[in-house]
Amino acid sequence: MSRIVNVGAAQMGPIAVDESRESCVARMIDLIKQAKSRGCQYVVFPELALTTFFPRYYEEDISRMDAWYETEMPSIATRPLFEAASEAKIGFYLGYAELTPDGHRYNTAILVDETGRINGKYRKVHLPGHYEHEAQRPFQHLEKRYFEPGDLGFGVWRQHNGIFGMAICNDRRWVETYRVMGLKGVELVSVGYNTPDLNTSGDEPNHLRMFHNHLTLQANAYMNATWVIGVAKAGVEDGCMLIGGSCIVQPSGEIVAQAMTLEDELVTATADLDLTRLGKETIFNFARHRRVEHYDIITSQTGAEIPSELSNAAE
Ligand code: ING
Repeated sequence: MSRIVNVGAAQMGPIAVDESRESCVARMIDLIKQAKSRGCQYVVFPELALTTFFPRYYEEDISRMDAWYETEMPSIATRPLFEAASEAKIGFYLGYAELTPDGHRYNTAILVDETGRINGKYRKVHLPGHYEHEAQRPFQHLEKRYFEPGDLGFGVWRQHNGIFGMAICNDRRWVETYRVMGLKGVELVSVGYNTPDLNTSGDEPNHLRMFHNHLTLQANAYMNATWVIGVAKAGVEDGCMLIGGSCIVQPSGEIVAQAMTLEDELVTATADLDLTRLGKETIFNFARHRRVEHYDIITSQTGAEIPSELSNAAE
């Protein structure tokens, strides 16, 4: 038995500060056309795929950043993408900044089915970076300033004859992200990301950026017996290098296809959703093997605390 979905990771190169949404949509429509010619049924675009990564800029008055957000989806600028995808009978994941009618700001992704209908919405839960301007950093990472933590949890939706889930960028570094979806039977997780090449929080050897990118996608695919598709916005945006490395990871944890450039590039693979069954029915058969009676502090405690009996012990 096999449930095949032909999937595409639609990596995008840099989006210039002054690049229009129309230009981004045109680039994405070209990737959809490439996906159609290669038989794809589902395509994943990056996080914040309609604009440059604007959280690198500080603005005292947050309302002056409104132009970076979408107030409707689809909009006049994005409707051509929905139309091109539904014409090609391709479903897709799209990351964008959401400004709700009542003034809430989220780093959002939607799951659109092959008819162009919005099937699911996710709002980024794990926001990295900082809220205030931090002058010591060569560039800012102000996601905690411009977005609220997501309020929708980690959902899953039926699409392409499988169970699909979503996450966004920093979420991929947190095991809880995938395990919640894993406990809902997820078979394919889509994750767009914008990951600066330079860690402005501390001295980190540069090669670790890509290592941690793939480690987090691969390990969590394996531990939850799910496909994971990670898609970068890559290249140099306004002097800030964003890593590439978009990839398609199978439930074994192996990367089956990977981007070669830092530009718009479609990476494709034939994903058999039934490859999730070996893990789900044996080594990661959650019902058979998990011992939840020992896990309670995972949800009841936020930060790490040394157990009191240890902290009094002689150093
Ligand atoms: N970007 C980065 C990411 O999690 C980051 C931020 C990089 C945090 C490296 C910690 C370490 O990939 C986004 N947009 O979350």
